[in-house]
Order: sequence, then C-alpha cells, then structure tokens
Amino acid sequence: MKPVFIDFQEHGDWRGQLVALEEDKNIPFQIKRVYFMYDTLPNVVRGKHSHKSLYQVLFCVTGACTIGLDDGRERVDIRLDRPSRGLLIGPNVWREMYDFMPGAVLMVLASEYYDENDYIRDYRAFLDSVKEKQE
Ligand code: T46
Repeated sequence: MKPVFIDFQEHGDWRGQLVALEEDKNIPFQIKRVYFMYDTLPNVVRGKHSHKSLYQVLFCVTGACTIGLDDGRERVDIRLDRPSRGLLIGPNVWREMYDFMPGAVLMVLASEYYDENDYIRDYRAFLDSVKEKQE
C-alpha cells in the first residue's frame, strides 16, 4: 500500500522554523480533535487497530517513531522523523506505532471526536471487514 504524506510549508528564517496547520486547507478535513502521545517506552507497540470512518494526520513533532500501515493486502513501515511531514491515514487501515525515540512526541489531528465504536481492535475482524468491502 502507498502511504499518503502531507509535506507542510516550513516558514523558516534566522530564528528557526514554523509550520501552520489549517483545516480544509493543508489538512484535508475539519479538525474535531487533537491528541498527542509522549513518554512512550522503547519496546512498546501502540495502535493495533483500524478505524471505520476516521481520518487522521500524524506528525512526529519531536523525535521520531515508526508507523506500520496495513490495508489487509500489504504492509508498509514508515519512519516519521520531521515535524513538517504529516502522514494521512483514512478508514480501513490497520496501524501500529513503535520504535519511539526517547523524548518523541507523536501528535494526531482527527476528523471526529473520540468514539470507541469506530475502532476495530481485532486483526481477524479487520481482515474480514476489508474482505467484505471488496466483495
Ligand atoms: C489512532 C492512533 C494513531 C481518549 O480518551 N481520547 C482520545 O481521543 C484517544 C485517542 C484516546 N483516549 C483514551 C482511550 C484509552 O483509554 O486514551 C487511552 C489510550 O488510547 P489508545 O489505546 O486507543 O491509544 P493508541 O495510541 O493505541 O491509538 C491512538 C488512537 O486511539 C487511534 O485512534 O489511530 O493513536
């Protein structure tokens, strides 16, 4: 599967860098929620689920971490290691986040409020739902 990156304009000058995120402009949805994770332990794998309808853009605003994406046919592993690069993840994609650098902060912009009913947390059920959509 092909990851969808959004590379944001860096407004750099002698003071440093600045990146601006705007809903329905460089973020392709209305932003209903922002969350971030930090202090992630080195051998931890987060995620391990897909979403039924949620769109999200993930950024490693500090440090780096790896995102594994799986559409039920193929898996790709992506190293997110710069704050100006976002990774867009839509529905029906299994995701895992791992190999967090110490101090890494992974920030996520989401198209919907938190809703546990939108999650598929069982890998077999995820494969079945992908198969159903292909039929
Ligand atoms: C995703 C990946 C990239 C909330 O109360 N509100 C929230 O908005 C979120 C995201 C989580 N929570 C609670 C639910 C759990 O008790 O925080 C706890 C940890 O959530 P979870 O185990 O789902 O976290 P991750 O890191 O496995 O997954 C998260 C998002 O949940 C998910 O949508 O795509 O990051």
